[in-house]
Amino acid sequence: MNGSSNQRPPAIGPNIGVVLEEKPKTRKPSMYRVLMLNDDYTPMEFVVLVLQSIFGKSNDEAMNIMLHVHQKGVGVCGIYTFELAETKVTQVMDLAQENQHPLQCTLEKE
Ligand code: TYC
Repeated sequence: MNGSSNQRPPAIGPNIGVVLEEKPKTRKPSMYRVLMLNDDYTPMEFVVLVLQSIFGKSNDEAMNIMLHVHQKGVGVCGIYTFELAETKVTQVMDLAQENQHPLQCTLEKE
């Protein structure tokens, strides 16, 4: 009764308990560009202030983005997940409205 046949692992079917390939449990979120649009009335200093206070840009970065928008008509302020991008757009639009500037900001899927 002490034969080696008792010690063998249980006979199981092929691949039972074997992970072949696992689907990743997390997915990369879609990213969204926040775009700023040019207009003829919003002061340049106000746009620079918005880029610094809402998008965390340095004075140099903010100036470059503002001038790009001024010259090309549109420019990217930053790239974020949907919720954060939407929040930034709302913050820009609220600040512009409070200061009676027609500055427009929107988002676009990357
Ligand atoms: N074109 C504006 C001016 O000449 C400046 C400006 C820059 C406005 C960027 C909006 O998103 C903008 N005062």
